[in-house]
Amino acid sequence: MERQMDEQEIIDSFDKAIQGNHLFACYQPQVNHTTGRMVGAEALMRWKNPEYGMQYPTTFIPVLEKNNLIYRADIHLFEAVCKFQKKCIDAKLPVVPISVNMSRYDIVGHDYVGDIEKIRKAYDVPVKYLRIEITESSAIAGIQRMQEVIAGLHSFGYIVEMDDFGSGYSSLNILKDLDVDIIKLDMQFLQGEVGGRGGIILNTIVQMAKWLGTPLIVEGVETMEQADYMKSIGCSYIQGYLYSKPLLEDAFQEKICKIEHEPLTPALKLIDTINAGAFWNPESMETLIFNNLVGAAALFTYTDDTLEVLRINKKYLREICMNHTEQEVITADPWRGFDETNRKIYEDAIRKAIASGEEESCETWRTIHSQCCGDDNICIRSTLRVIGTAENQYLVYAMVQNITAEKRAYMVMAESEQKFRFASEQANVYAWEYIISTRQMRPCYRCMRDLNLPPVVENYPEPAIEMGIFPPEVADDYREMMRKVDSGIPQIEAVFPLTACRVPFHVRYTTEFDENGRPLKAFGSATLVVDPSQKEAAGDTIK
Ligand code: G
Ligand code: G
Ligand code: MN
Repeated sequence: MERQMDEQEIIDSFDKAIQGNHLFACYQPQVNHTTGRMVGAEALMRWKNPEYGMQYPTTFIPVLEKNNLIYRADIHLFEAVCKFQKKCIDAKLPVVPISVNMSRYDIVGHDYVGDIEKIRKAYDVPVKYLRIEITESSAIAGIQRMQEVIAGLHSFGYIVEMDDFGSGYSSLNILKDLDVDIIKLDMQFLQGEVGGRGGIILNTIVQMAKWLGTPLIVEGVETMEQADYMKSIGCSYIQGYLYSKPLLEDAFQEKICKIEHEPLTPALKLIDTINAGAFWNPESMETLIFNNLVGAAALFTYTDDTLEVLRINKKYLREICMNHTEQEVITADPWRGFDETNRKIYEDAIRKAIASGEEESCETWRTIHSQCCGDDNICIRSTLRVIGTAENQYLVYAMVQNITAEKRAYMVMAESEQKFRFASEQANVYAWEYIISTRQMRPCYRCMRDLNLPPVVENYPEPAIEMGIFPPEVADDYREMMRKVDSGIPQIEAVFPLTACRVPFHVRYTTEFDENGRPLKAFGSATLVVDPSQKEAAGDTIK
């Protein structure tokens, strides 16, 4: 007569279940999906009632918890695990660390740490073969009590795992207060289309665990796709039906003899200037600093040419003029808006920052899109710095500055300057002003540069003749031309071979008069003669 027992039947048969080993452990392997090796196992409580058959923990565990029986059950299971490990050690079989679940009620009114330690010693099992799983829900005992228990477990050398991470609402907060060694998260809690909410949470947790340097095990992995996805986001430690259902002791023992094992290793080291744990907590000082003091900034990981945005602050959104949320930016394709050239510039800067370990800057143009305003091109100066590394993965901190306005102004300037230069170079024009009453000449900047003239030339044209700009053989012709300008000729022009090279130029004057008709200034110019027929006429005609 197989059926689930009701509450009273559970309570009534509990003592017998302990004595008769109707309560026992099944073992579910934990595997490194990259290597296929076993890294550990979890002991899961099972109850096989002689009369009613298999009972499921989701039914009987809440009953045991409610009736203050869970402590004895958990201690019983811990002892069963020690017995099993001892048996394997004595038989010289391979041994892998086994995780044991701790109920949130085990730390209220019990000396859990003291009691399990007595059992472990009695069975003489090295502490490295035992791990304790606690859940966020243990916080009902108070964070302080949890910290005390974790510290107690650590003092004896137990590895502590945070079970069902991400199921509670305050996961991020709890992590900063609790010094756990391994994080376990359940794929079943995080279901959803890849790239959807579940994907985002998974991804964030995996990244976070990495930057904390905490190994992470995903449970409830049923398909190869899920396992591959987890591996792709950097988490290879997997527990679930894909590799194995929870196994009876004998089957598990067979499995550990057949399959190779390896130790769990922490993922990375974080550059220790920022408190990574607090960084993820939205209420932490680090977040406060991130949002308020550092200016517009983003944090992303870069792995084998893939870029993944982890966090951006409020100023970042404002700086980039985006009417998006942090979450929207994080989930969007980070290269959206970059063309090939700008993407290359950005990636080159990242690689430089990785190679140098120093700050590297780059300027890139991107197109941003908004529903209401359409597309806009912006130029961003990014200052990049690697702040953490894990194998081939880099954590990069980017400060951003929107320099679009600056850039546009510069471009307009550069463009007009360029046009001017282009035009004057094309025309080979030199220009100057001649003030008739004082005989001062004020050259244009090209004259100053090319002919080495001062800003004001007194007693013109004598210095120009002395300097050889007007060579001796044309000196008198030019003096004659200037006399005509002085006397008020409205326009005059002639071709002169200029400088020692005797390069033919058209020299022209146009005179400006005051209201009484007296000559004030003459605007002089010299234009390169490009037509060879005019070259022959050089120096001899004054029209
Ligand atoms: O395999 P599964 O159906 O075994 O487990 C259901 C739930 O029961 C899980 O949340 C798991 O954490 C919990 N659980 C499994 N074994 C134990 C145990 O030995 N002690 C406690 N307290 N909970 C357990
Ligand atoms: O202690 P914890 O809540 O982590 O227990 C793990 C639970 O997940 C147990 O109930 C176990 O039987 C169950 N489980 C293990 N592997 C899988 C799996 O691949 N899929 C699903 N849906 N459940 C699993
Ligand atoms: Mn568990």
